Amino acid sequence: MTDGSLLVLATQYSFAASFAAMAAGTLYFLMERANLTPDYSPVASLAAMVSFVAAINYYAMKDMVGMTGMASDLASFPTDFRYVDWLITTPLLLAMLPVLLGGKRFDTGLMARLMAADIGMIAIGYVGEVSINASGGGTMLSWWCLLGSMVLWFYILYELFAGIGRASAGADDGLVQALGLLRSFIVIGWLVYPLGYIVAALDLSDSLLVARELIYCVADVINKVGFGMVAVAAAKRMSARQWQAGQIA
Ligand code: RET
Repeated sequence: MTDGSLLVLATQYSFAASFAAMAAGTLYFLMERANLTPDYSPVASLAAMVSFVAAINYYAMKDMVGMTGMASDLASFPTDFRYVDWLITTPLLLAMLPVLLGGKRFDTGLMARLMAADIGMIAIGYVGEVSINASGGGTMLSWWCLLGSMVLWFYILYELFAGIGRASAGADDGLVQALGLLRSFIVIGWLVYPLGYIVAALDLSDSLLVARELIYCVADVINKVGFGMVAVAAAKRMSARQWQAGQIA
């Protein structure tokens, strides 16, 4: 890995840019709360919590990776920070879906199953990632963890298709559409993370490991701020309906 290369510099800078994006997202979600009814304002609160936690983590990470152009600074940055961030933020992201369903459609069991499976997915992945880092590549343990983590992710997707599908039958068209879009963040946007794990386990090249960090930064902003924006837009639509229906003064 060449020091001062564009890839190293862009990756280092992407941490600072992600911090700014997460901070801006937090501000946006907090301001949007004012445009939501009490039934739907928790969607914006959850989005703000997610981006605020990420902003704090990125603030710390950007200082660890520096802006020096030195590849060694990136190599010494602890991936543990990402896992702590995911452990806190991914259950909150998933919680937005049942909350968006709102009112009588809200299903506590569905929310609990989604959050439990998600925490398990990240925790098992962490055990595997630690083992990869300790040995500089994939280990037997890390491949088993990949499998366990993937099974939980598929379970989450199953719940999202079956559970949300069931609960949203007959709901507002725009809401159903938004839920479908949010689900595709979790299918496509989240795919980046197991792929990044596999890149580390295969230990193909140092450049790929640096690129992995850059891609994680971009994916995190899309999956947190982008996801939150779609969720808040749907919450605004549902709030407008409630106001129109005169359910809220
Ligand atoms: C791990 C381990 C390998 C298998 C799988 C994983 C999934 C990680 C995911 C992370 C999502 C992070 C998000 C961050 C948002 O900013 C733990 C890498 C399946 C899905 C959405």
